[in-house]
Amino acid sequence: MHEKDTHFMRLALELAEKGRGAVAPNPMVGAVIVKDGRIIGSGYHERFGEGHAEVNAFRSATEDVAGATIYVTLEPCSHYGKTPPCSDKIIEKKIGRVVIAALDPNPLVSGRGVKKLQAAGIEVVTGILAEESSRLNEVFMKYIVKKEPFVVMKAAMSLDGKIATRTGESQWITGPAAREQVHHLRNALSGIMVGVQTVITDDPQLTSRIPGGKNPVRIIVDSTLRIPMEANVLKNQDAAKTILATTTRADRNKVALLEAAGIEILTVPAKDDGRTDLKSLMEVLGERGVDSILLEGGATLNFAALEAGIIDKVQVYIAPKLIGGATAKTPVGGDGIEKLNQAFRVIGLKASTIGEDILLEGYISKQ
Ligand code: AOF
Ligand code: ZN
Repeated sequence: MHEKDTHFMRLALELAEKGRGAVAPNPMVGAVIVKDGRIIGSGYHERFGEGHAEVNAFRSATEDVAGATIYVTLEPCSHYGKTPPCSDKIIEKKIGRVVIAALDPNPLVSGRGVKKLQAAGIEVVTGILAEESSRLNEVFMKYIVKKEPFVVMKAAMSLDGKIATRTGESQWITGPAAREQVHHLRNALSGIMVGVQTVITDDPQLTSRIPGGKNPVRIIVDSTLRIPMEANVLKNQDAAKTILATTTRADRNKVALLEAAGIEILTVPAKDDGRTDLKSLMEVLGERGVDSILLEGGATLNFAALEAGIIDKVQVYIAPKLIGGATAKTPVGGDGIEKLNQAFRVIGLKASTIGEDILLEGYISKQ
């Protein structure tokens, strides 16, 4: 039974994946209905605010679903949201068995969906490909509980760990395939964040150059508002909004000037060293609905973010090049740690090949 369950759940996960970029801040969910070993219906959560996976699967059913098994990648909901509870629908349709990958951590659901189904006498199996489902919805899983964005620190470096040459040239270290993947990532996440020094040095646009794609909100951490008025990130506000995160140390005239140019200024608390308190910034951004952030440097902000404990995931692209130079920058700067036992641990490390480059990715251990 277990092998078959894994097989159908894998199909449900593939369906769930199709909702990527269209359902946030909701989770990606897929459902497959099976009767006598045959798939008689399937569906996924296609768009935010619209039908849940289970409902779409029922709608597609080619025959009576009574007595069938439904495979769902997330615990069926038990609350009245934008749609009525899926667990009620499952009971009403007389489904015989429900196989679930991950439980829904949403405080409105969290176990109640399973309880409702069991109370109706339906056999419920949980935990089939749970890890895969949780990873697929890593953003949702954090945001629905903490109301703070899931932060991915991304870096592109040479084989000897440099993100630029000693003269600061950094375009491009990685190849076209890796760079395209980053644009897809920007398209999928709701925010992109850099420190002001990166804006001053590289003058990036921080947009997603995917045809038909959407741009994440651009967040610039700039404690004293040093940003040049002619910076690229201040242009094209209609296509991509920019938020400047600053502190009370910012010059009032510059604030007025930027606001007049249509830029949003967020004044957040400062730490003892006068720098922006990143944890507070995450709380404010979370309240505004930013569920995920791609942190693209620079080195100083990356270390500050690690220290503040706001980073969840790390993605490092490594290009088969050697750059050298004692002063050439590395992905994480700041003061760094003193002792090896203070190192930020990365767990679940995975390696893959993207064109000529290698991608190493894993999660920051919160222990
Ligand atoms: C499911 N199946 O396909 C999804 C679920 O605002 P609503 O009504 O769309 O509800 C959103 C919540 O429902 C979301 O936070 C999560 O807990 C759950 N998502 N549940 O049974 C689905 N997308
Ligand atoms: Zn539902």
